[in-house]
Amino acid sequence: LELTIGIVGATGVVGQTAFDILADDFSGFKVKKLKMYASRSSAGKVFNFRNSKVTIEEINLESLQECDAILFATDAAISQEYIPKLAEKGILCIDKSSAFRSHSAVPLVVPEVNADQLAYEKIAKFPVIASPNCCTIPLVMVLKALDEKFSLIRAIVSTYQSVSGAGKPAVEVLTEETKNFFVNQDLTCGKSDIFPKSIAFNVMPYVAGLLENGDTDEESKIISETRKILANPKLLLAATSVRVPTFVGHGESVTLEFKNKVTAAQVKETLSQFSGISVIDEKSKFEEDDYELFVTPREAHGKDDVFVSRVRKTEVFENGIALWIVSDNLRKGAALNAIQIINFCALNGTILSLKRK
Ligand code: 11C
Repeated sequence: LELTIGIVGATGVVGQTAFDILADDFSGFKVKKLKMYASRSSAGKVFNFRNSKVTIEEINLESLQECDAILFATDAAISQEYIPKLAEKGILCIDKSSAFRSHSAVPLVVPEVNADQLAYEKIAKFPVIASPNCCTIPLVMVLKALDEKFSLIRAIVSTYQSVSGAGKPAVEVLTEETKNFFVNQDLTCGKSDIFPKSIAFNVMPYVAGLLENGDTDEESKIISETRKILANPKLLLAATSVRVPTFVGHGESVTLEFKNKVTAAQVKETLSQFSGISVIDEKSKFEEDDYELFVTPREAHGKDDVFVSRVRKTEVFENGIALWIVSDNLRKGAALNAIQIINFCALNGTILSLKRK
């Protein structure tokens, strides 16, 4: 099956990562044609895609209707405006924004965890799939693998989120604040257009808006999305989201309680058998010998796997395990997960059935 693929938000950090994946190393469905969309200010820019040139178009419904599947990697407002109109025409829309994640008719999918949600019958009426938050994706992969075997009771997670999660302007803020320190020795804590406090040489227990219950929007998304994907609406889960001055790669410190007896060795064994997870927790196989004990965001940058390190027993729960997760928030946390969803829908016949409808 050869597909015409659209990327909306093509000049943003997620859109560009999707472009790179499709241009460089993706070995799934064949791209017959790539169409790229962005705001008016970027329209007309030209990208080399394999042996052809793709010109960025301003987002417009008529052109979008020529696509077989579209990745929306932009604001929720754009998704809300365009997706219902395209879905009505039977075009598969994968939404990276949070616009549709909590809709009961819209599956929220990580293919390694709940690909059963991608069956044609489940999405025929409204062919929209939401791709989860970039911290939720690696977390649910780990929880799914371990819950099946050891029966999860509760999870406590603290995140260490890179600035690229907040988009290109946030990457620029960290760069500028860092430069400002080295040029002017300025370490006063000010705010920027993006962050409420300085992010260079700092950490901030605040990712996105604050809700009435005291959680941030990001924390609330991690909790509600994890419950939806694992189909466990009562799962006990606490999240604290922290922005840290790294560019790409989100880390998560996770403490888990299980019903069943469990050892660190069993957890490592179980996780290493799960598709898309790589356990690097001893001198084994990572690139440089000295770094084989654990993985950091800089090493995860540009890689597809979710990495798990520092797996150990904890005494705070009877059957307790603590571990560290890190993954590339722009790849598996965003663009790659969306492309994998399209690939799954190509392989299982969903896209073909939608086209025939
Ligand atoms: C961040 N995780 O790092 C956020 C960005 O729900 O997809 C992604 C927000 C989302 O800022």
